[in-house]
Amino acid sequence: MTEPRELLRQMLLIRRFEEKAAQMYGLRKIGGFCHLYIGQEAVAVGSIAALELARDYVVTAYRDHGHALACGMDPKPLMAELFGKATGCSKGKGGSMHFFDAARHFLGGNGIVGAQIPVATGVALAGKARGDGGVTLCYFGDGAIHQGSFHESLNMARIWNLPVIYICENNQYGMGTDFRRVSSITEFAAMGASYGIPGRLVNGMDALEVHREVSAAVARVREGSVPEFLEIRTYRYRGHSMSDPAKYRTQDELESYKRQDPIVILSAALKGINPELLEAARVDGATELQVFRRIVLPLLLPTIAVVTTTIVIVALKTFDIVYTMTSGNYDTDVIANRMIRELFTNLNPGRASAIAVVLLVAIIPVMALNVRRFRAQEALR
Ligand SMILES: Cc1ncc(C[n+]2csc(CCOP(=O)(O)OP(=O)(O)O)c2C)c(N)n1
Ligand SMILES: [Mg+2]
Repeated sequence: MTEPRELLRQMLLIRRFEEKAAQMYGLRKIGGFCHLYIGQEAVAVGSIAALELARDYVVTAYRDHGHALACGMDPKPLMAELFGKATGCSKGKGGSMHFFDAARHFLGGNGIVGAQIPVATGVALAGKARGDGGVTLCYFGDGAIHQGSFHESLNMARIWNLPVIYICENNQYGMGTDFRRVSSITEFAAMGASYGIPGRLVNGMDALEVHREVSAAVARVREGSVPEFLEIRTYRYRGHSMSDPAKYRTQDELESYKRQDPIVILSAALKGINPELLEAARVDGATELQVFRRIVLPLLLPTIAVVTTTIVIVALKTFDIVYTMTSGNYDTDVIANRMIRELFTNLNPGRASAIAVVLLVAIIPVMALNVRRFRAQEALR
């Protein structure tokens, strides 16, 4: 099993890569279609980490940045590909939808919905002929599951018992269409049954669960050379492509998935932060003002209270001394000496340390809570 920290590293790499791609697209440095994978990272990372890419293969559709990076492709030729440069992984001719690296067993990247499913089935057939125990992972979206190519491929894969795992990345929308509107059943995992292929539903917002489930499926397929089918339920945060403002879904729905963000959840788990605290520390939109209000202010308030009280006490004391002194003979040196003496006699070491202990005991829980909140906050950012 791959270390959770490594899964987190890969998910962060994908997210940062795509954020940069979106920025460059906005600056018109990137042309053509560009479909972002942000929100779905746990699917590619958790599942590809279950493979041995020396003998296993990956085939996917056009939303392929995450899969390519999870297969270990260098981000530089990928970004060059987006820019249409000759140094790109497909010599700048394929763009975002056609990342490819035969040496790493990443066989694309395909712009035609469902077309990669028969391709992956053929790759699995070749694997079976080689007899090296290699497994092919075939990814496609919820929009591809009603294509004839899916059904024909599953049928053939079962007849020939090919070592392939079909993974439906159900991000719940095919362009602007909710999958529930166009599917007679909503549990896709059942769809393999008519071809004698077992299916399971997996939570695609949880990289560890994806990794566990796909690792188990890979082991079964290697062992028995019988195809499997997984529906991995996930969500894309951005529109279908860069030109889609995604008006067909509500902000509440989007926010509800962002609260299950696979990167936040895994990084919080690695830091030992419980999900409730994470929820409490969640700052919608994480503006600086909100971070200040929720984290800095609670720390500042007790400090301000202590300092103000001290100033008031000292002021009252001073007023008392000055009043007493000036009623007799007024001399600043005498007043200053007297003040210092008064302060020290009133604030003997025993009393001073008692006050310090009380202050510390009062502040420690506030500090501890804020440090935990701050760490949770960091995990959210
Ligand atoms: C055969 C075919 N029909 C239609 C299209 C246009 N098209 C591009 S993406 C897409 C939606 C596919 O949705 P889904 O399979 O759920 O993948 P997602 O974009 O959600 O990753 C459609 C209809 C296409 N590229 N190919
Ligand atoms: Mg989809």
